[in-house]
Amino acid sequence: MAEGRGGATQASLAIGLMMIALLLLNGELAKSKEFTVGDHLGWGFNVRNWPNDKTFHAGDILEFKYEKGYHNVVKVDSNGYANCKSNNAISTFDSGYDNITLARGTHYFICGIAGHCWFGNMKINVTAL
Ligand SMILES: *[C@@H]1O[C@H](CO)[C@@H](O)[C@H](O)[C@H]1NC(C)=O
Ligand SMILES: *[C@@H]1O[C@H](CO)[C@@H](O)[C@H](O)[C@H]1NC(C)=O
Ligand SMILES: [Cu+2]
Repeated sequence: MAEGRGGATQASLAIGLMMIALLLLNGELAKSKEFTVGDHLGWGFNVRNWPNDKTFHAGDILEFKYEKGYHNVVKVDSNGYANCKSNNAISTFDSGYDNITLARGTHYFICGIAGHCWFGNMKINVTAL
């Protein structure tokens, strides 16, 4: 009787370890990715089409790198994006090296410095799957 129970415990332990191993493996495969917005040019003018050839997933991180004080990053809604208006900002970042983790859905970012979004195409939209 005692032996049988021990066997059952060992079996469930082995199954538990296997499940943990699978979870770790899966976590590795689903590891979040970091994207430097604008690649080597960073967050700057004419960045608008940078997202076009990329696929983003929830949990990925956008890194906005730029000269602090010269640009900023304003998360806006689709209307703010279309009209380059930051008065309804969802959040504003200005460290010069801002890391934003993406939730599932479409996100809109513009530069809030006068003219940069409208005349400089300093705006992106990113859809995370
Ligand atoms: C997102 O950006 C792309 C590239 O500039 C553009 O073609 C597309 O219309 C934009 N989407 C929205 C919802 O504004
Ligand atoms: C963003 O991440 C980098 C490292 O990847 C770090 O140096 C920087 O301080 C972070 N930015 C903020 C505002 O925490
Ligand atoms: Cu700017």
